[in-house]
Amino acid sequence: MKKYSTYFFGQWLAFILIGWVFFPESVLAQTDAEKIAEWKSDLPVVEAPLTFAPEVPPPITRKEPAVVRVKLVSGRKDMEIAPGFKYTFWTFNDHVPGPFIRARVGDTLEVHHSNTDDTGMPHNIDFHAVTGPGGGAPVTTVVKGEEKVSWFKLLQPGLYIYHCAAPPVMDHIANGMYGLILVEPEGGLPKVDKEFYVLQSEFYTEPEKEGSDFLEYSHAKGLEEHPRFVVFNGHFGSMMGDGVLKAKTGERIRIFFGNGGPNLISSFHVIGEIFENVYREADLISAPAHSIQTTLVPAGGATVVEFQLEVPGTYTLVDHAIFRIEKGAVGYLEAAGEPRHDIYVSQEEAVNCKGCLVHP
Ligand SMILES: [Cu+2]
Repeated sequence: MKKYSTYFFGQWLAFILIGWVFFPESVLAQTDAEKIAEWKSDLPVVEAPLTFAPEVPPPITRKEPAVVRVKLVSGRKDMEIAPGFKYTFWTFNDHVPGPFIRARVGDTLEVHHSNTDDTGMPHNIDFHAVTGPGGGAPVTTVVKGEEKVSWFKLLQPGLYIYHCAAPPVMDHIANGMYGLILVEPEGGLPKVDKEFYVLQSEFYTEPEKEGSDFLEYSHAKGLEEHPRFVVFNGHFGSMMGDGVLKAKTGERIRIFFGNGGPNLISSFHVIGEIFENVYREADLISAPAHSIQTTLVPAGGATVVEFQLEVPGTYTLVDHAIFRIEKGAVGYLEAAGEPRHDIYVSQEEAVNCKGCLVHP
């Protein structure tokens, strides 16, 4: 009996070895190829046009689902965090926030994730738009030099945060690894004239060292929830000077607003405007709420707001937890156009407070 079982085991082993020697790729890759074929089926493959804040990719005109190919590269980059101070950001595609991804419900996201981080640190992506363990994190983890490809079907429309979730997750988020992915509903979103990408987040640093313009990350300050900076689009002043958002009166504006956190809830408000439509918590299925002054955006959440610009001038985006404007949670939208004395008029000249962050 023993003799026979040894014989059969030997025969089975020889069979496997011959298969391995003569057909190594087909034997190994067949399962993956089958899995991928299931996803791709007859769907067209489109390259996602990625944009960086405050730019948003154009609306999707496709009426049928597609495989949307997205290339994300994790890494590190030294950039200015505030005037006079640099910081080593952890990035997606060399930016904080990472690129804006635009897809449609029913699409399959084809994610190519690679890593250029010289420290050898692994990174991955948790897409809040993805249904399944870790939002994709366990199948997208790579170290420098690796690339992984995954396919995720987008089942629910909405505006979603994505972020790195490699351990310790709070350090990866606190250092800048997040962005937004929009999953349009089947009929798309109502037409507007201008769309902007704005993402709020906080940075936690050690006190500056004398003679150095570099700020170091502080995990301890993160634990205490005491940020040095609370900013829009990755650094203090991103929407000031050359970065001011530009529009014209009469235009309808949509802001895709995300909150990367990692800790704070945002009280998002635009000074001088009332949101005509708020897709609360970025719910793009229900009818939007109307006439909202300030809307809450949780850490790891998003919202979509729409309004029309009637009166020319400067509008100030803030987190209305107002001390935070001194930490950077402030930016400007300039509306060009003819005065509207039927809406906004005074016997006095407008007096703006030179140097103040709220009414520049
Ligand atoms: Cu990471």
